[in-house]
Amino acid sequence: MRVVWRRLLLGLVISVTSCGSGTPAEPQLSLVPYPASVTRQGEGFTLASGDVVTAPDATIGGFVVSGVLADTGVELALGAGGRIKLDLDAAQAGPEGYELTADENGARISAATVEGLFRGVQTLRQLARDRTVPGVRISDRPRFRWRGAMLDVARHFRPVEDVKRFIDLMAAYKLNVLHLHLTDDQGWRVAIPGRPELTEVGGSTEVGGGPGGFYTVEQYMDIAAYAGLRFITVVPEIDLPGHTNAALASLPELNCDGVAPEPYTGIKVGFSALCPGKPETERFLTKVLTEVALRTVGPYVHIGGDEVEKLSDAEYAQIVEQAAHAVTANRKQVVAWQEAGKTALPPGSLVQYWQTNGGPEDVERAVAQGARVIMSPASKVYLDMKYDDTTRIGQTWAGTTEIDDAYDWDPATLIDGVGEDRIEGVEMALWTETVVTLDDVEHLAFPRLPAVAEVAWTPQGERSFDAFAARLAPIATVWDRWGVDYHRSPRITWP
Ligand code: TNX
Repeated sequence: MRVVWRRLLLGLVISVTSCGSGTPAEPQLSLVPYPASVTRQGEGFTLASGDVVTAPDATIGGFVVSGVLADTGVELALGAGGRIKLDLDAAQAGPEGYELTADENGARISAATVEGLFRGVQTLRQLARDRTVPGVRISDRPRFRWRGAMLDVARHFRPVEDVKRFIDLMAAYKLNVLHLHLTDDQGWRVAIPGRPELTEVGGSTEVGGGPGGFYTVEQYMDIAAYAGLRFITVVPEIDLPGHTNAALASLPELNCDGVAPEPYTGIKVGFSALCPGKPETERFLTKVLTEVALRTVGPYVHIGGDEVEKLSDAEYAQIVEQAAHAVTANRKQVVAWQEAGKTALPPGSLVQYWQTNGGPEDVERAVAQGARVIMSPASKVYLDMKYDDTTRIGQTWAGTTEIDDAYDWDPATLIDGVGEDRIEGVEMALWTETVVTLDDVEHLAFPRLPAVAEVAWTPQGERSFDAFAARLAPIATVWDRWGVDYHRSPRITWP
């Protein structure tokens, strides 16, 4: 008798739990960043070699073919009347929005712009990862328009091919800004016509004393073109007035005493600065920022402004304001690290919050002047922080940062009074004091890069770490295919 009662009771409990939320929730499709809206419906289809892609032009169609090939080994073809269709439709939402539907007959992506199609192609690649595309209707657009990654090529130089690989990895997760940290104490990495010393001397070493390197003007523009085809804007950073030992070592006249310091290959920060008030200083930064602006496709030039210990506030402001003027005189918008909030910022400027050293107050000052904010809190999105004490490279000054730390935060609640409407977006930063090889880059970027990409793309209400972790795990199979060296975070149950 008692056993029967227990069974009855158990049956009741089970039926209540399974009724509670209607039908049990289906697991989310394994997509990162997760789209704004996903509806499963009907049957899907299975990709086969020779399937045809029909697109408004061969470049965007080619991204479907090359992406699917890289992810699955399946060889699609471009042509008319294909069962994978990309089309432009002015009715779709926003410059990066797209709609993707898949059923038993194939898949279709519609967007108002080719850029929107490109974002949708990344979703299609993920849906097709194991060749079976489920029946689905996706309507998507990004939360933030700036979804960036910074790569420090100054502390350790990276050749063009490595930067292109990094761009491909960014594009797969719908990132759209590559911030290149081109100059620092340890290296000057971009040729400036008329100032060959900067790259001859300043480009000749790196942290640890390695050979360094630099991009010629043509190589810099080649990187920008490669990024541009993938709808990624390159933002060049010339870091001023601090982080300038490589420039000071190259051009003696930039030093207050006219004597060039030795090249620097250590990892201290804050010790160098351009000479305030010297006419050579303004001439130098105007020349450099003009040459860089002239060769930059995107609307922004980053002037640095971080971590200066050698100047008074007035000296600092004088140089930063000269630099900002040189940028706007070339019809570009200024981006600068948070400290620049202490100076007068031209209209249209962006400040980049990195958290420490009085960050919130500086950002509030910038916002009060009308600037918008890029969120790069070090304790969450500095990819050079170690995952845990056992990580073979990286730093720990902002703590250790596992994938859930990188994921679990809301840009709109980070700084009081700096809400969604003041935020341009989110940018992760990979500083390279300890990063020597491309494998090192990938090991620190994966899996945190896709995590931060989702912070920047997906509506806050659609995000939870557990759901993200479940969606991310199967995606690692393509990282194996691509040869990406990723950290096997214990917070994820890998396949
Ligand atoms: C701080 S954050 C820096 C960089 C270092 C980095 C190392 C910021 C604007 N500056 O110069 O490379 O920490 O984590």
